[in-house]
Amino acid sequence: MVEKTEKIWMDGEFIDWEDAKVHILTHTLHYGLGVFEGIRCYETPEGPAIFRLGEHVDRLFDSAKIFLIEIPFTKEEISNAIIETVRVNKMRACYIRPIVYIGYGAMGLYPKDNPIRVAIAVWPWGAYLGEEGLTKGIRIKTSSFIRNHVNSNMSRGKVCGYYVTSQLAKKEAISCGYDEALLLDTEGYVSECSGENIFIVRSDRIKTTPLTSILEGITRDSVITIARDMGIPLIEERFTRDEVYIAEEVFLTGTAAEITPVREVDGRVIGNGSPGTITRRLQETFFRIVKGQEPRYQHWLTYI
Ligand code: PPE
Repeated sequence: MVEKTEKIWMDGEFIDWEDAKVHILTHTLHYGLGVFEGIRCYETPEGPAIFRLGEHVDRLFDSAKIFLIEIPFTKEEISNAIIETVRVNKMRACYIRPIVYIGYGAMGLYPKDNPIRVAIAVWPWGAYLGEEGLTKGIRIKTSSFIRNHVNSNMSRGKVCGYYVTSQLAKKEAISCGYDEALLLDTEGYVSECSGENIFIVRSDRIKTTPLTSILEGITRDSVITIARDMGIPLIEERFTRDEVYIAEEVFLTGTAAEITPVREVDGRVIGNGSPGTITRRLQETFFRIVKGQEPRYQHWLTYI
């Protein structure tokens, strides 16, 4: 169960957690067109700080633009509402979920005048793939479901309905005893996991999938920046599942998953079966950054 907090911001007002409800004919509930974000706020010596707030709000508006949804608030209003939601709930560290959805009105696929509604909830969320996953690595399985074609699920948007495929893949992986699913794209190349981007390391060189058929992850971008700043060679290039099998290190990135090492893929042990050196260096630096301990990346933090 999600851990309750006090207030949820809905369309400009704070509502008690228990009362944050919608009508059953809410359009998004039936047809899946809504856009959302997942953001984390971390505890720092200077108080709570939201990680890359501006980039997340930009992506929310980009997702809405792609789907011709007009958000009835400005970026500044949404950013302030996110900050206020963390503040009123007195959160030190939390996950933040803004969602823009099509409200109650007409039914049918063309919701011409239905209201566009916005909500922001926060809750404490620990390690997404388990504390042990963060330290020891997880086991992933290539899914029998493929990531939707880029002209079905346009990959720059973070859209509710896209997660139907992710859920199928995740359920399949878990039912086979794995922790997470790796989806291939329509051409058979590695794309991303159900809710994370993927990186591999071979011969001290990092490789991640290009932005063709994946969500433009903000953690992915952070890792690319950190790796380049550390002088570790990194390329964005397509790769196949067998290249993942023979990689020395594999790790996943996402707001929820943070940087999670992978220790096994489809029954093949990665490296020596524990997180590799580069993965650990990136992970340690990432956690120092989000906790406000790396002056160079202070601009990624919005203090409450
Ligand atoms: N790919 C997908 C499909 C995805 O859902 C996410 C985030 C990412 C990549 C990484 O993006 P970013 O968070 O910007 O680094 N997945 C979110 C949903 C998790 C959930 O279960 O809900 C997240 O991590 O917040």
